[in-house]
Amino acid sequence: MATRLRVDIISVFPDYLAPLRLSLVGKAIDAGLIDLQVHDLRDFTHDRHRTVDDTPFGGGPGMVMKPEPWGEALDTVLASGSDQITPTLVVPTPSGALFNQARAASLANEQWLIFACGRYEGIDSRVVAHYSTRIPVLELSIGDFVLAGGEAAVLVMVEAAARLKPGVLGNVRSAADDSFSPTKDGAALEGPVFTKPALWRELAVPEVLQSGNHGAIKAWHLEQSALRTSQQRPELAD
Ligand code: JCE
Repeated sequence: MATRLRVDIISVFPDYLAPLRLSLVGKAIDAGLIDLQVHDLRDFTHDRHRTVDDTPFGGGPGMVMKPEPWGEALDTVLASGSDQITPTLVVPTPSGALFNQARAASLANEQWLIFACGRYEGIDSRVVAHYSTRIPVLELSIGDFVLAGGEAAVLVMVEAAARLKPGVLGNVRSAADDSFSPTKDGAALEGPVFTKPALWRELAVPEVLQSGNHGAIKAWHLEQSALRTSQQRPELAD
């Protein structure tokens, strides 16, 4: 049974998450397959400047996010749910475990995800320490580079998970066909794709794809996929 996915996102830039209401994820929201709620962390401050950051203990560059607004925001979101469903808290950070297709698939299997978007040099580490005693917490990185905050990483993770939910992918193509599908034996990159016209700027679509010979077409796709994988991602190749 395909069940609804609730997604709560806490950020100091709630407008950064607006693109989730477009395109594929937006359609899944409109169809009631995903319940998206974005929260402004500053709504959980109490001072006139709505302060969310402070200087790091031990010195060092930049600022660190204070734990109290996070505690109030997360407690409020947790209290708004049912006790029957335990959410998973996802905290994007460059020091997290690498997000990949298998992790996208496990996120897609959850019923309730809460994303905590940090800024500055990150969130006071006691926030993860505390919520880890109450609910599952995943610290995840979308790659070996440093962003200015967690929002762009959340866009990536929510889109990757949402398209794996039954009913979300608009077409008949199975997510099991994906290059990095965990159900496929060995990751392989997809090869080139073509559409009409068959001749464009003197470039022809490979003859085999126009042949109607399904066996030959399948063999060609496998060969192109292996070629592409060895050229672009030799570490994935056999
Ligand atoms: C983030 C920052 C730590 C210096 C909150 C970066 C994830 N794969 C990823 N790349 N970058 C991130 C990410 C996620 C959340 C935050 N920063 C900036 N973090 C040290 C700067 C703050």
